[in-house]
Amino acid sequence: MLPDLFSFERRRVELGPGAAILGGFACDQAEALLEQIAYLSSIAPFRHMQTPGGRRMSVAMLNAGPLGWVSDASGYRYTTTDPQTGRTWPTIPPIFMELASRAAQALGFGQFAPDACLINRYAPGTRLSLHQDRDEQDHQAPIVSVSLGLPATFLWGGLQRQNRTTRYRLAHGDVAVWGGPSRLMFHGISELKDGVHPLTGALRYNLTFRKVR
Ligand code: MD3
Ligand code: FE
Repeated sequence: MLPDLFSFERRRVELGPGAAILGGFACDQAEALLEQIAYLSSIAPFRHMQTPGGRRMSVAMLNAGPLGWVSDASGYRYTTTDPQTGRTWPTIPPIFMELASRAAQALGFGQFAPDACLINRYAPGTRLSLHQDRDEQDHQAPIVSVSLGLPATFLWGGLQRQNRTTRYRLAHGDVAVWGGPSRLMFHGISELKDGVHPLTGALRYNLTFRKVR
């Protein structure tokens, strides 16, 4: 059998200008990425943040990098320290940085140096309602996301909350890049369905890499 050198190209789904899903782009590194997630969670544990309205988010989160995204009664923001431990967030592992930069390059973005990596953990029943990512100062840089474990249905909307949404499947190893006009689109994740993945059990992880400042 010849190696399939073009599988990434064939499995590339264009979502709009500057945005695409690269099917299976992270498959080869999945085990190493999961090992790093386990290590990071020993330093900054996964937690369910509170929405500004006082509701517990069903997604469990942890941060790595100079800046970490937090939500509580006083709103959403990026902090340099973990409010739960008072310590700086753990460093983004080099294999994370290397993957994020390769994915941004695949979409034609220049050097991508994210300063925030948010790790979302989904159990069956967990969802992320439609939102925009607009707490970052740099809207020029793309956002890179990496899906691991159980598959999810991704909701892709428009620039206004009420715009109709298109559904895409995000499966283990898929990497998506969101830049240009797509950077401020509304998006979300439908309630995660029950299932078992050989590497994560009944969980889905998503890494998002952002340039905040
Ligand atoms: C489109 N995470 O953390 S990843 C988030 O699977 C977030 O955990 C989801 O939305 C998850 O904010 C979706 C795909 C994604 C991430 C960021 C985006 C799509 C995006 C930013 C702008 C547009
Ligand atoms: Fe988002």
